Amino acid sequence: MSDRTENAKQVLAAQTIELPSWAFGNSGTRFKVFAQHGVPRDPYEKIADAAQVNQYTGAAGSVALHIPWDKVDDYQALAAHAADHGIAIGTINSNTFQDDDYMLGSVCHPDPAVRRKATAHLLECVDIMDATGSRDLKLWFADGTNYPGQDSIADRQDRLADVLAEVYARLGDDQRLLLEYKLFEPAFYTTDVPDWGTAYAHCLKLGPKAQVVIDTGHHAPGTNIEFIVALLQREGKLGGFDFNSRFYADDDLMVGSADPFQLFRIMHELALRGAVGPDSGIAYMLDQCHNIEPKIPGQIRSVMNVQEATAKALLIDTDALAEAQAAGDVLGANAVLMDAYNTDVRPLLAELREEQGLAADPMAAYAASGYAEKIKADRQGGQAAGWGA
Ligand code: AOS
Ligand code: ZN
Ligand code: ZN
Repeated sequence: MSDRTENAKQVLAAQTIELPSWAFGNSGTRFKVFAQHGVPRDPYEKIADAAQVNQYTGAAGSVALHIPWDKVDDYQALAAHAADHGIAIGTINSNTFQDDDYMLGSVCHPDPAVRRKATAHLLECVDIMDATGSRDLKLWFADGTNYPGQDSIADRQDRLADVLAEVYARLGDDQRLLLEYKLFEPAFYTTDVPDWGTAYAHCLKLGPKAQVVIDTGHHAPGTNIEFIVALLQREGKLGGFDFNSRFYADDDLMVGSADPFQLFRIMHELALRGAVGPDSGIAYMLDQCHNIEPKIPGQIRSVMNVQEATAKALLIDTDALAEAQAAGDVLGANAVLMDAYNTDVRPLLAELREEQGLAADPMAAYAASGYAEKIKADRQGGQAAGWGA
């Protein structure tokens, strides 16, 4: 086995992808939420399902919570429950978009009382992080306006900056604030954090514990996401990913399903800089909803898609690539990249799993386990993930 393949296996063995608790609940669009049989009835069952994904992939050691969708009385007990299932509670995601009060925004709302309410929620999320031992607070704001003149664009930025500063000051030494941007939706005219530049400017002002999170589905069609990845990583401001796929907008389909080549290009920028592993300071997460496919297999497939893109990126002959680049050999450099992309890495990953004591085919192993049938029989009246319910 070549050194490159051996190194790829080592990096892949350590890779971990965080799962979103909301992927396991019922979800849909604003037109319809389709209920599936056997979905979790509470956060404890969501964690049990997330643990299944880890059991069959060995690469999903933590689950992100969403507050209040995963509200419980005792977060330490929830963290202990996760540990009993062999996983940890990861990122805490806030929600400042579901209350009637937030119709005109949350942290950017013109009314200080609404901003206070939103800030109190964000601070409560940090309390929860203290209890769960979470490192990251992920902030996504639905704030924006629908009509020109509706509110002052600049004043809204000031309000946002003030709230972020207050939350930042509350963070512990080892805690971080991850600011997520999104081009549009639910606001259609201005969005208060629409792009990486806005998120970066706020994070830069806040300090080193504030980092940008890239949700792959939150860009205009044709955006070169790997450029944003390379730039933020170079600036030390890439805090994490919300992985998913898009065909049209914020589709939240399985990562690597719409455009596996884009995922490979993203992972290449990270692999080049040794930033794929858990020590990279980059939180690799999925942010998906499985509206029409079964949820646990959907998450298993997604983790496998990330692994496959990563394996291909790690197999790039970086010496040959650097040589071709230095020589100005355009076709040669491109061929090096495409050789790796066109490699079938599934046998390599199957071999790695067997070495780790896992089944070579996680999808088949889960299907054969009987877990899906068991939860269908045991659980009645599963919970909505929170969307559109
Ligand atoms: C919303 O579009 C964002 O992608 C959020 O990251 C996320 O889906 C939501 O806040 C659930 O936590
Ligand atoms: Zn997201
Ligand atoms: Zn989104």
